[in-house]
Amino acid sequence: MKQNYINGQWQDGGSSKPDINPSNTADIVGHYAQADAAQTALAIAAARAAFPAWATGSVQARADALDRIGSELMARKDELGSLLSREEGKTLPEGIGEVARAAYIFKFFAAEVVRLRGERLASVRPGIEVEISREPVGVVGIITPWNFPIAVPAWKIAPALAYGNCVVFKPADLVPASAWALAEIISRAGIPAGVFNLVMGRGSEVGQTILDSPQVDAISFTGSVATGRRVMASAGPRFAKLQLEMGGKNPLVVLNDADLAVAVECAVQGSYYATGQRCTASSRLIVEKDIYPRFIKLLADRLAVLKVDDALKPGTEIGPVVDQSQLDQDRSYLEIGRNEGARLMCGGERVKREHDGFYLTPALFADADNDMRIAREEIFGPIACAIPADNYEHALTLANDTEFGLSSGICTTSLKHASHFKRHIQTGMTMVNLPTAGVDYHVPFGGRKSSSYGSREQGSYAVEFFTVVKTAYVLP
Ligand code: UN1
Repeated sequence: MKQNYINGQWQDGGSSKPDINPSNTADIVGHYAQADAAQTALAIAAARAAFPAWATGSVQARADALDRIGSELMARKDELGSLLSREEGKTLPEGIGEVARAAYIFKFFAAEVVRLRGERLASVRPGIEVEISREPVGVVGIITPWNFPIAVPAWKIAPALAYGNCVVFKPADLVPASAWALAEIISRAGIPAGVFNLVMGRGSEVGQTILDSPQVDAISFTGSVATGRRVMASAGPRFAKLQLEMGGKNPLVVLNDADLAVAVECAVQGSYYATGQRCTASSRLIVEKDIYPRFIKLLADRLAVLKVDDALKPGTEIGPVVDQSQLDQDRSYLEIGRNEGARLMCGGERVKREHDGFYLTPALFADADNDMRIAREEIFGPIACAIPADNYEHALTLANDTEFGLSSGICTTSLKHASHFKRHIQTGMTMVNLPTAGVDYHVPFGGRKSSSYGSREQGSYAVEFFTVVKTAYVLP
């Protein structure tokens, strides 16, 4: 059994849980300890105790540790990518790519920490100097989702440690293997005991203890809107600093003047790669009416030949859905879409492969209306809907008519429309002739409306969340 990592020691949990391969449910990836509330409290206390020394310690030591973590992740990307794909179900190239991305994130923050700077100004009062500096926040609770088992943890843990915070990390219950592998690498990176802690287990126990603890100063969370609200309801009233990354219902707008091949490829990748299980997935394809019939036909033809199979099998393009409950949710939305009157053009079939797994073929609903539930609620599966639009202005209105605001995209060869869309779309990220999902690691990530709360993740903007500003006045 793989253990939790608390105060520099590997410890059994109160119980353990099997990690199941969604491509082959007979394959158990491993057994992982489940922490209870008392153990979580120990991890929090350890982080608290380690904080003063880590916060004021050498930035070079932090940079070196992060750099070592990044190097090891990169050296082991094939092995860890395969582990990731085995437990989560994204394809092997996607799994390996995700580990490489985690490696680059650690390397990025290794360099970023030595660039941390403040400001010095003259006071408006004579003879006084004013300094603005950044200090670590304290103990940070990091709660991550199952769909990016190593990249999302990396992009929260790396900046947290870089800027001098201590970490209590609770990974998603479905994907402990990648989290454990990352924690094991961190445990050998030369970081003092207590600075980084791994507590695997249930949200209702481990997560809740982190949310409720007055010893946890900040919480960085990625997951559903419903869980995000629970995080806010628990930790908001005690004024914990919060960074919440939640759902999306991301529009991909396709205009009449789009390069059709580019647009279809953006939809295939953005809506269906990673089995559509990304908060950045393009789940609404908003298509101008002249090009609409050709676009949906070409897309459906392309989807029909995508290879849905075991995540680890060479040539697989779409892996399985992550587990039974997600599969049930996907299938219930297929039913909802049909009942709402959308036309299922292809996919949505539960298929069998060599081993028992949660295989679902990529589904495209045509002739959807933006008011349908399939166009308003996040499904988080290989299901997208196509919505016809009268013209560009109508497409933009539909694109913005949603409670979400994470990512968006437009396929067009018109500079005028691309520029207008970039300016007027109400999302945190927007793409021109590119898929809405699959982002760089060195620039800010985040959204608006119900998609995100708090300051941005990633890149140099991560400093906002993982530090607090101090203004000092000095009369020399
Ligand atoms: C991506 O599209 O490359 O949970 C990243 C998610 C996001 C990450 C998406 N936080 O899907």
